[in-house]
Amino acid sequence: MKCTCSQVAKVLVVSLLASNVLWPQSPENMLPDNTREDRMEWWHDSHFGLFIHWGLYCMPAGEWKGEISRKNYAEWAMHNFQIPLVEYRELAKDFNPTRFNPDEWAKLAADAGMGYFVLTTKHHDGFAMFHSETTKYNVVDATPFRRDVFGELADAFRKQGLRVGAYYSHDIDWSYPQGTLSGSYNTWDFEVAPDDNAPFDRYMHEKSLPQVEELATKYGPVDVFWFDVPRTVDSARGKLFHDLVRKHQPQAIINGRIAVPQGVYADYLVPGDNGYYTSPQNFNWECCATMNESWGYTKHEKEAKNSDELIEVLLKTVSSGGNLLLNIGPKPDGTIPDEQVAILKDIAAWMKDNKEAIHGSGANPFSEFFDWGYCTVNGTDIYLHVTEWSDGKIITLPRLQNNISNILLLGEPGRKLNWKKTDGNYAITLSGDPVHSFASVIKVICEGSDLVIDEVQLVESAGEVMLDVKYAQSGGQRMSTLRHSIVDSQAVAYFAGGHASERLTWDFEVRQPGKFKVLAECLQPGPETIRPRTVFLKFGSSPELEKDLNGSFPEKGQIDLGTVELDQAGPFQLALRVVGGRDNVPLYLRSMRLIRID
Ligand code: FHN
Repeated sequence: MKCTCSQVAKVLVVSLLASNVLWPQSPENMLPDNTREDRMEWWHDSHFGLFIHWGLYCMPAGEWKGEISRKNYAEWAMHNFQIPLVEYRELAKDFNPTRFNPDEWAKLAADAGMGYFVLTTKHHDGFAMFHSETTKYNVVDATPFRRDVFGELADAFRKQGLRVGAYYSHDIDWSYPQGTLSGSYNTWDFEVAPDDNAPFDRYMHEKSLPQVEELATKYGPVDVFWFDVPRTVDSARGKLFHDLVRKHQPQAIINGRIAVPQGVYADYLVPGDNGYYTSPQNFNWECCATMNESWGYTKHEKEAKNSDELIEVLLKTVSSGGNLLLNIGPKPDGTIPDEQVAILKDIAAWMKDNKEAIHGSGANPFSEFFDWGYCTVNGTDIYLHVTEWSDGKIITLPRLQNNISNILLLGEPGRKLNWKKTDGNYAITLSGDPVHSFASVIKVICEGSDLVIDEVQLVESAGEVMLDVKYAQSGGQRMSTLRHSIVDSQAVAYFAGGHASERLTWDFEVRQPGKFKVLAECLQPGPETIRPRTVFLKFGSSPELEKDLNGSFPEKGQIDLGTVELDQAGPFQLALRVVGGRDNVPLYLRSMRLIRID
């Protein structure tokens, strides 16, 4: 039920309170550009890239003079430990990563099925990992290593047929007085005057614009410019960066963090770090994700993820129409940490069999989040990435009108799977062991020139509207915690105190006007209590309704959200947000039910 326009409905609130929160609508900030989709074709097809956070910060690696950082972004060492610039600059004299082998890195990325890389050519510490003429504070002029890391990586990745991307921190720079006005500036070396724009503009004109121009002119085609983090760079300043890139690299793709509001002058959006959508969006987007918590190398990692978790992030992202930019944080000797190499190799082993289900593929066409895994599509071939495999289990492909001509198992094309059509749905029987321990991919080859899949209709029946989370669209800005997930073989939406804009939406119809009881059905999380959080419900364009949750988890996991009166028959949209509850018992929502009471 994609893009169904919801009716403007007048909602009478009975027992819920109103609130007027406006959600950020960042895709609307994107400027029209009729060359965009052509420029982005390779990017959409590849779906997967390598992010590389490498700079002087890999040397402290989360620790300074015996003190371990409580904050886990090791690339923020200079800020977190307030290291004086003169001292931090000394690190350059010892930066000599003699084991750096760009060809090996490029091969690892190519084998893992990646289509591009993005290197931190300059992070917030101000140190350039390319041979800059703007300042000698760069990897060639200031280190014994004397090699142009970005240039060498660009050559090595191109040799493997991969594309080249430059991350550039155009806003924050701690080597400059008031590089950024955001509050993350260097206050330990410099006097700052937050209301004075002049020092930031000086930094921008003296350093960041000239360095971006160097990147755009000295390294051949740079396919992606990945700017970070726009706080001071408003749209007027963002235009300067955009125009500079476009002048020299008209084919380049620019990420959403070029300016605030996010989206302006960009080709695609980037939710917050490790943020992603779990349903297809109608705009270009990329998830940038860590293999642990820190981006830069740290000796004190707290949240290492495993290969299966990261393959799942890839599947969630690609099945929702996005790209995944997966990060590594190389070490001071020029090697990639063993556990990160191992993850890339695990992904490569999975990709060897399954890359056709990722590269060139489109988002899940079923408007439904499945409880057995993830779905991608290429023309009339449908790929089912089954994460919940068991011998004899039946998987349903709903509402598919095409005839199926064949079903194959990628990696074991000789193995046959049985299927049959019943009640307008296809049922495919899994048999034997999975091909891969995490996700095995079934290729469903359909007849016809186009896929025909009937829309989901969520219509009141027997006095009830059942809104299963599997039919909900996920949306919002940072997407830091709201996720569709599979828990106990059931589709749930996981709310854990993310950004206030994160929401689920359903389009549905009621048969006649009336009053409804609103219930949220959740998986029972155990004996813990739900600490305070607030649920916001919005029906159509009416004011938002608000309900505070306190106390223990209710019986059967059912939360009574009060009543709502919908004053006409026909289509509505329900949008649901849950605010609060960070570090709290997460809410695993299964469905929303509207039960007619009048
Ligand atoms: O502050 C940076 C952080 O160090 C890292 O580079 C990430 C990558 O997305 N960007 C900023 C935080 O969002």
